[in-house]
Amino acid sequence: MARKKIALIGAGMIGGTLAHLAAMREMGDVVLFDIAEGMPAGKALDISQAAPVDGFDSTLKGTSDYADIAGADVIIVTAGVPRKAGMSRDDLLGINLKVMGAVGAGIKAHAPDAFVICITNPLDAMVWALREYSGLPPHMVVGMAGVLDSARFRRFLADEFDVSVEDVTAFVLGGHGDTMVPVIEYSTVAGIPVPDLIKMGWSTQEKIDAIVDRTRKGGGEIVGLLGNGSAFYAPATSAIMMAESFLKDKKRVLPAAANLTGQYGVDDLYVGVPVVIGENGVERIVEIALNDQAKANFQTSVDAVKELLDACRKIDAKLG
Ligand code: A3D
Repeated sequence: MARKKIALIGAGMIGGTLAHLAAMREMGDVVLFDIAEGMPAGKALDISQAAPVDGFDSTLKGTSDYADIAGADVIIVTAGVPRKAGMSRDDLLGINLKVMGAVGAGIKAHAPDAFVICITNPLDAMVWALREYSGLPPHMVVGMAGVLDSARFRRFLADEFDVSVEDVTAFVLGGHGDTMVPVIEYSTVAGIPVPDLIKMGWSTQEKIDAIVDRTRKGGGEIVGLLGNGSAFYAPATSAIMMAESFLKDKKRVLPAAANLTGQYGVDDLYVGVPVVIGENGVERIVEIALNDQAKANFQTSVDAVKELLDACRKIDAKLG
Protein backbone atom coordinates (compact mmCIF):
# COMPACT_ATOMS: atom_id res chain seq x y z
CA MET A 1 0.00 0.00 0.00
CA ALA A 2 1.45 3.36 -1.03
CA ARG A 3 2.02 5.82 1.78
CA LYS A 4 -0.17 8.89 1.99
CA LYS A 5 1.39 12.23 1.12
CA ILE A 6 1.02 15.35 3.20
CA ALA A 7 2.10 18.68 1.72
CA LEU A 8 2.65 21.65 3.98
CA ILE A 9 2.63 25.02 2.22
CA GLY A 10 4.49 27.37 4.51
CA ALA A 11 7.32 25.90 6.60
CA GLY A 12 7.37 28.50 9.37
CA MET A 13 6.48 27.92 13.02
CA ILE A 14 3.22 26.05 12.38
CA GLY A 15 4.50 24.37 9.20
CA GLY A 16 7.56 22.94 10.99
CA THR A 17 5.44 21.73 13.91
CA LEU A 18 2.98 20.13 11.49
CA ALA A 19 5.83 18.30 9.75
CA HIS A 20 7.14 16.96 13.06
CA LEU A 21 3.67 15.80 14.21
CA ALA A 22 2.74 14.26 10.84
CA ALA A 23 6.00 12.32 10.72
CA MET A 24 5.83 11.15 14.35
CA ARG A 25 2.26 9.93 13.80
CA GLU A 26 3.33 8.24 10.54
CA MET A 27 0.48 9.91 8.70
CA GLY A 28 2.46 9.62 5.47
CA ASP A 29 5.43 11.15 3.67
CA VAL A 30 5.80 14.87 4.22
CA VAL A 31 6.68 17.66 1.80
CA LEU A 32 7.52 21.05 3.31
CA PHE A 33 7.15 23.90 0.81
CA ASP A 34 8.24 27.49 1.41
CA ILE A 35 9.50 30.38 -0.68
CA ALA A 36 12.31 30.88 1.85
CA GLU A 37 15.48 29.47 0.34
CA GLY A 38 16.94 26.43 2.13
CA MET A 39 14.76 26.69 5.25
CA PRO A 40 12.21 23.97 4.34
CA ALA A 41 15.03 21.59 3.38
CA GLY A 42 16.78 22.37 6.68
CA LYS A 43 13.65 21.61 8.72
CA ALA A 44 12.95 18.44 6.72
CA LEU A 45 16.51 17.21 7.28
CA ASP A 46 16.40 18.04 10.98
CA ILE A 47 13.09 16.18 11.54
CA SER A 48 14.23 13.23 9.41
CA GLN A 49 17.20 12.83 11.78
CA ALA A 50 14.73 12.30 14.66
CA ALA A 51 13.35 9.25 12.80
CA PRO A 52 15.98 6.71 13.96
CA VAL A 53 15.47 7.81 17.57
CA ASP A 54 11.69 7.93 17.45
CA GLY A 55 11.26 5.04 15.02
CA PHE A 56 9.14 6.57 12.26
CA ASP A 57 9.59 5.75 8.58
CA SER A 58 7.87 8.76 7.03
CA THR A 59 10.16 10.59 4.61
CA LEU A 60 10.50 14.37 4.66
CA LYS A 61 11.43 16.67 1.82
CA GLY A 62 11.87 20.43 1.83
CA THR A 63 11.25 22.31 -1.39
CA SER A 64 10.45 25.58 -3.13
CA ASP A 65 9.07 23.82 -6.21
CA TYR A 66 5.32 23.25 -6.43
CA ALA A 67 5.90 20.18 -8.62
CA ASP A 68 6.96 18.37 -5.42
CA ILE A 69 3.42 18.53 -3.96
CA ALA A 70 2.09 16.44 -6.86
CA GLY A 71 -0.36 13.79 -5.76
CA ALA A 72 -0.66 15.07 -2.18
CA ASP A 73 -3.63 13.62 -0.28
CA VAL A 74 -3.73 16.44 2.27
CA ILE A 75 -2.38 19.97 2.00
CA ILE A 76 -2.14 22.27 5.01
CA VAL A 77 -1.58 25.94 4.19
CA THR A 78 0.14 28.31 6.63
CA ALA A 79 1.90 30.47 4.03
CA GLY A 80 1.61 34.18 4.56
CA VAL A 81 2.98 37.13 6.43
CA PRO A 82 1.97 38.25 9.89
CA ARG A 83 0.60 41.72 10.55
CA LYS A 84 3.46 44.07 11.38
CA ALA A 85 3.45 47.48 13.08
CA GLY A 86 2.20 50.16 10.72
CA MET A 87 0.45 47.66 8.41
CA SER A 88 -3.28 48.25 7.92
CA ARG A 89 -5.77 45.41 7.78
CA ASP A 90 -6.15 46.00 4.04
CA ASP A 91 -2.36 45.96 3.52
CA LEU A 92 -2.23 42.55 5.21
CA LEU A 93 -5.25 41.32 3.25
CA GLY A 94 -3.63 42.40 -0.04
CA ILE A 95 -0.35 40.62 0.72
CA ASN A 96 -1.92 37.39 1.96
CA LEU A 97 -4.46 37.37 -0.89
CA LYS A 98 -1.51 37.39 -3.31
CA VAL A 99 0.03 34.51 -1.35
CA MET A 100 -3.26 32.56 -1.57
CA GLY A 101 -3.28 33.28 -5.34
CA ALA A 102 0.14 31.64 -5.74
CA VAL A 103 -0.72 28.74 -3.40
CA GLY A 104 -4.10 28.18 -5.07
CA ALA A 105 -2.47 28.07 -8.51
CA GLY A 106 0.14 25.58 -7.26
CA ILE A 107 -2.54 23.30 -5.82
CA LYS A 108 -4.69 23.56 -8.96
CA ALA A 109 -1.75 22.59 -11.17
CA HIS A 110 -0.26 19.80 -9.06
CA ALA A 111 -2.68 18.43 -6.46
CA PRO A 112 -6.29 19.12 -7.48
CA ASP A 113 -7.56 16.02 -5.66
CA ALA A 114 -6.19 16.99 -2.26
CA PHE A 115 -8.12 17.82 0.90
CA VAL A 116 -6.95 21.33 1.76
CA ILE A 117 -6.86 22.82 5.25
CA CYS A 118 -6.16 26.55 5.48
CA ILE A 119 -4.70 28.11 8.64
CA THR A 120 -3.44 31.45 7.29
CA ASN A 121 -5.09 34.52 8.84
CA PRO A 122 -7.43 36.27 8.54
CA LEU A 123 -8.78 32.73 8.41
CA ASP A 124 -12.36 33.06 7.18
CA ALA A 125 -11.28 35.28 4.27
CA MET A 126 -8.14 33.33 3.35
CA VAL A 127 -9.96 29.99 3.17
CA TRP A 128 -12.50 31.61 0.83
CA ALA A 129 -9.69 33.01 -1.32
CA LEU A 130 -7.86 29.69 -1.41
CA ARG A 131 -11.04 27.95 -2.61
CA GLU A 132 -11.54 30.60 -5.30
CA TYR A 133 -7.94 30.50 -6.56
CA SER A 134 -7.53 26.72 -6.40
CA GLY A 135 -10.88 25.99 -8.07
CA LEU A 136 -11.27 22.91 -5.85
CA PRO A 137 -14.78 21.79 -4.85
CA PRO A 138 -15.88 23.65 -1.69
CA HIS A 139 -16.19 20.43 0.34
CA MET A 140 -12.46 19.79 -0.18
CA VAL A 141 -11.31 23.14 1.21
CA VAL A 142 -11.77 23.98 4.91
CA GLY A 143 -10.37 26.40 7.44
CA MET A 144 -8.86 25.41 10.78
CA ALA A 145 -9.94 27.65 13.65
CA GLY A 146 -12.82 26.00 15.48
CA VAL A 147 -10.83 22.98 16.68
CA LEU A 148 -8.29 25.36 18.20
CA ASP A 149 -10.89 27.73 19.64
CA SER A 150 -12.83 24.85 21.18
CA ALA A 151 -9.60 23.27 22.48
CA ARG A 152 -8.81 26.52 24.27
CA PHE A 153 -12.36 26.62 25.66
CA ARG A 154 -12.09 22.97 26.79
CA ARG A 155 -8.71 23.61 28.44
CA PHE A 156 -10.10 26.53 30.48
CA LEU A 157 -13.34 24.68 31.37
CA ALA A 158 -11.40 21.59 32.49
CA ASP A 159 -9.23 23.79 34.72
CA GLU A 160 -12.30 25.52 36.17
CA PHE A 161 -14.12 22.25 36.90
CA ASP A 162 -10.94 20.38 37.89
CA VAL A 163 -11.73 17.45 35.59
CA SER A 164 -9.89 15.76 32.73
CA VAL A 165 -9.82 17.67 29.44
CA GLU A 166 -10.91 14.39 27.85
CA ASP A 167 -14.32 14.64 29.49
CA VAL A 168 -15.00 18.21 28.41
CA THR A 169 -16.66 18.86 25.05
CA ALA A 170 -17.17 22.32 23.66
CA PHE A 171 -19.27 23.73 20.90
CA VAL A 172 -18.14 26.86 19.08
CA LEU A 173 -19.55 28.60 16.04
CA GLY A 174 -18.72 31.59 13.90
CA GLY A 175 -15.61 33.30 12.63
CA HIS A 176 -12.18 32.98 14.21
CA GLY A 177 -11.24 35.38 16.99
CA ASP A 178 -13.20 38.09 18.73
CA THR A 179 -16.58 37.20 17.22
CA MET A 180 -16.31 33.46 17.84
CA VAL A 181 -19.48 32.08 19.50
CA PRO A 182 -19.02 29.47 22.23
CA VAL A 183 -22.42 27.85 22.82
CA ILE A 184 -22.42 26.84 26.48
CA GLU A 185 -25.70 24.88 26.28
CA TYR A 186 -23.91 22.40 24.02
CA SER A 187 -20.65 22.41 25.96
CA THR A 188 -20.51 19.62 28.51
CA VAL A 189 -18.61 17.63 31.11
CA ALA A 190 -19.33 13.96 30.38
CA GLY A 191 -22.62 14.97 28.75
CA ILE A 192 -23.73 17.41 31.49
CA PRO A 193 -24.30 20.85 29.89
CA VAL A 194 -22.39 23.80 31.39
CA PRO A 195 -25.60 25.63 32.49
CA ASP A 196 -26.53 22.52 34.54
CA LEU A 197 -23.05 22.49 36.07
CA ILE A 198 -23.57 26.12 37.11
CA LYS A 199 -26.87 25.08 38.76
CA MET A 200 -24.98 22.25 40.49
CA GLY A 201 -22.62 24.84 41.98
CA TRP A 202 -19.55 23.75 39.98
CA SER A 203 -19.01 27.29 38.74
CA THR A 204 -20.78 30.61 38.35
CA GLN A 205 -22.15 32.41 35.29
CA GLU A 206 -19.57 35.18 35.89
CA LYS A 207 -16.68 32.72 35.82
CA ILE A 208 -18.01 31.03 32.65
CA ASP A 209 -18.45 34.45 31.00
CA ALA A 210 -14.83 35.25 31.84
CA ILE A 211 -13.74 31.92 30.31
CA VAL A 212 -15.71 32.68 27.13
CA ASP A 213 -14.00 36.07 26.94
CA ARG A 214 -10.54 34.56 27.53
CA THR A 215 -11.22 31.96 24.81
CA ARG A 216 -12.19 34.66 22.29
CA LYS A 217 -8.94 36.49 23.02
CA GLY A 218 -6.92 33.27 23.30
CA GLY A 219 -4.66 34.01 20.33
CA GLY A 220 -3.84 37.52 21.56
CA GLU A 221 -2.94 36.26 25.05
CA ILE A 222 -0.27 34.00 23.54
CA VAL A 223 1.02 36.70 21.16
CA GLY A 224 1.45 38.97 24.19
CA LEU A 225 3.41 36.35 26.11
CA LEU A 226 5.61 35.19 23.23
CA GLY A 227 6.62 38.71 22.32
CA ASN A 228 7.39 37.53 18.80
CA GLY A 229 5.10 35.42 16.58
CA SER A 230 1.86 33.65 17.46
CA ALA A 231 0.66 30.29 18.77
CA PHE A 232 1.89 27.27 16.86
CA TYR A 233 1.77 24.06 18.93
CA ALA A 234 -2.01 23.91 19.47
CA PRO A 235 -2.86 25.29 16.00
CA ALA A 236 -0.70 22.58 14.39
CA THR A 237 -2.17 19.81 16.59
CA SER A 238 -5.68 20.98 15.68
CA ALA A 239 -5.02 20.85 11.93
CA ILE A 240 -3.41 17.41 12.28
CA MET A 241 -6.63 16.12 13.88
CA MET A 242 -8.64 17.38 10.89
CA ALA A 243 -6.17 15.81 8.45
CA GLU A 244 -6.35 12.46 10.28
CA SER A 245 -10.13 12.47 10.18
CA PHE A 246 -9.91 12.75 6.38
CA LEU A 247 -7.05 10.27 5.87
CA LYS A 248 -8.57 7.62 8.15
CA ASP A 249 -12.20 8.36 7.20
CA LYS A 250 -12.92 8.80 10.89
CA LYS A 251 -15.96 11.02 10.29
CA ARG A 252 -15.14 13.14 13.31
CA VAL A 253 -17.54 15.94 14.13
CA LEU A 254 -15.31 19.00 14.31
CA PRO A 255 -15.86 22.73 14.14
CA ALA A 256 -14.32 24.12 10.95
CA ALA A 257 -14.70 27.05 8.57
CA ALA A 258 -16.86 25.48 5.86
CA ASN A 259 -18.62 26.83 2.81
CA LEU A 260 -22.26 27.33 3.77
CA THR A 261 -24.96 26.96 1.16
CA GLY A 262 -28.03 28.10 3.09
CA GLN A 263 -27.33 26.43 6.45
CA TYR A 264 -27.85 28.77 9.39
CA GLY A 265 -29.41 31.19 6.87
CA VAL A 266 -25.99 31.87 5.31
CA ASP A 267 -25.17 31.41 1.66
CA ASP A 268 -21.82 31.26 -0.12
CA LEU A 269 -19.68 32.17 2.86
CA TYR A 270 -16.99 30.33 4.83
CA VAL A 271 -17.95 30.40 8.51
CA GLY A 272 -17.13 28.16 11.46
CA VAL A 273 -19.74 25.44 12.01
CA PRO A 274 -19.64 21.81 13.13
CA VAL A 275 -18.90 19.51 10.20
CA VAL A 276 -18.29 15.80 9.63
CA ILE A 277 -14.87 15.20 8.05
CA GLY A 278 -14.34 11.87 6.30
CA GLU A 279 -12.75 10.44 3.17
CA ASN A 280 -14.91 12.73 1.01
CA GLY A 281 -13.80 15.89 2.78
CA VAL A 282 -16.59 17.85 4.44
CA GLU A 283 -19.31 15.21 4.25
CA ARG A 284 -21.97 16.96 6.28
CA ILE A 285 -22.66 20.32 7.88
CA VAL A 286 -24.32 19.98 11.26
CA GLU A 287 -27.10 22.52 11.62
CA ILE A 288 -28.62 22.93 15.07
CA ALA A 289 -31.37 25.20 16.35
CA LEU A 290 -29.78 28.11 18.19
CA ASN A 291 -31.31 30.07 21.04
CA ASP A 292 -31.86 33.81 20.50
CA GLN A 293 -28.62 34.85 22.18
CA ALA A 294 -26.48 32.41 20.19
CA LYS A 295 -28.34 33.40 17.00
CA ALA A 296 -27.59 37.09 17.57
CA ASN A 297 -23.91 36.36 18.36
CA PHE A 298 -23.63 34.14 15.29
CA GLN A 299 -25.10 36.93 13.11
CA THR A 300 -22.52 39.41 14.46
CA SER A 301 -19.81 36.90 13.56
CA VAL A 302 -21.23 36.33 10.07
CA ASP A 303 -21.41 40.11 9.50
CA ALA A 304 -17.74 40.44 10.47
CA VAL A 305 -16.78 37.70 7.98
CA LYS A 306 -18.90 39.36 5.27
CA GLU A 307 -17.20 42.69 5.86
CA LEU A 308 -13.79 41.04 5.56
CA LEU A 309 -14.82 39.31 2.34
CA ASP A 310 -16.11 42.54 0.82
CA ALA A 311 -12.69 44.08 1.51
CA CYS A 312 -11.06 41.02 -0.12
CA ARG A 313 -13.25 41.23 -3.20
CA LYS A 314 -12.36 44.92 -3.66
CA ILE A 315 -8.62 44.21 -3.29
CA ASP A 316 -8.94 41.16 -5.55
CA ALA A 317 -10.61 43.28 -8.26
CA LYS A 318 -7.76 45.81 -7.99
CA LEU A 319 -5.15 43.04 -8.18
CA GLY A 320 -6.96 41.80 -11.31
P1 A3D B 1 5.39 31.96 10.10
O1 A3D B 1 6.31 31.29 11.05
O2 A3D B 1 5.65 33.38 9.73
O3 A3D B 1 5.31 31.07 8.76
C1 A3D B 1 4.74 31.51 7.58
C2 A3D B 1 5.61 31.01 6.45
O4 A3D B 1 4.97 31.32 5.21
C3 A3D B 1 7.01 31.64 6.41
O5 A3D B 1 7.99 30.63 6.52
C4 A3D B 1 7.06 32.32 5.04
O6 A3D B 1 8.34 32.23 4.41
C5 A3D B 1 6.02 31.51 4.28
N1 A3D B 1 5.51 32.18 3.07
C6 A3D B 1 5.26 33.49 2.87
N2 A3D B 1 4.81 33.68 1.61
C7 A3D B 1 4.77 32.46 1.02
C8 A3D B 1 4.39 32.00 -0.25
N3 A3D B 1 3.96 32.83 -1.21
N4 A3D B 1 4.47 30.67 -0.51
C9 A3D B 1 4.90 29.80 0.45
N5 A3D B 1 5.27 30.18 1.67
C10 A3D B 1 5.21 31.50 1.95
O7 A3D B 1 3.88 31.93 10.65
P2 A3D B 1 3.17 30.80 11.53
O8 A3D B 1 3.57 29.46 11.01
O9 A3D B 1 3.35 31.11 12.98
O10 A3D B 1 1.64 31.12 11.19
C11 A3D B 1 1.16 30.89 9.87
C12 A3D B 1 -0.22 31.52 9.67
O11 A3D B 1 -1.17 30.90 10.54
C13 A3D B 1 -0.31 33.01 10.00
O12 A3D B 1 -1.11 33.64 9.02
C14 A3D B 1 -0.99 33.05 11.35
O13 A3D B 1 -1.67 34.25 11.58
C15 A3D B 1 -1.95 31.90 11.18
N6 A3D B 1 -2.51 31.34 12.42
C16 A3D B 1 -3.83 31.00 12.40
C17 A3D B 1 -4.42 30.45 13.51
C18 A3D B 1 -5.86 30.07 13.46
O14 A3D B 1 -6.38 29.55 14.42
C19 A3D B 1 -6.64 30.32 12.28
C20 A3D B 1 -3.67 30.23 14.68
C21 A3D B 1 -2.32 30.59 14.67
C22 A3D B 1 -1.74 31.13 13.53
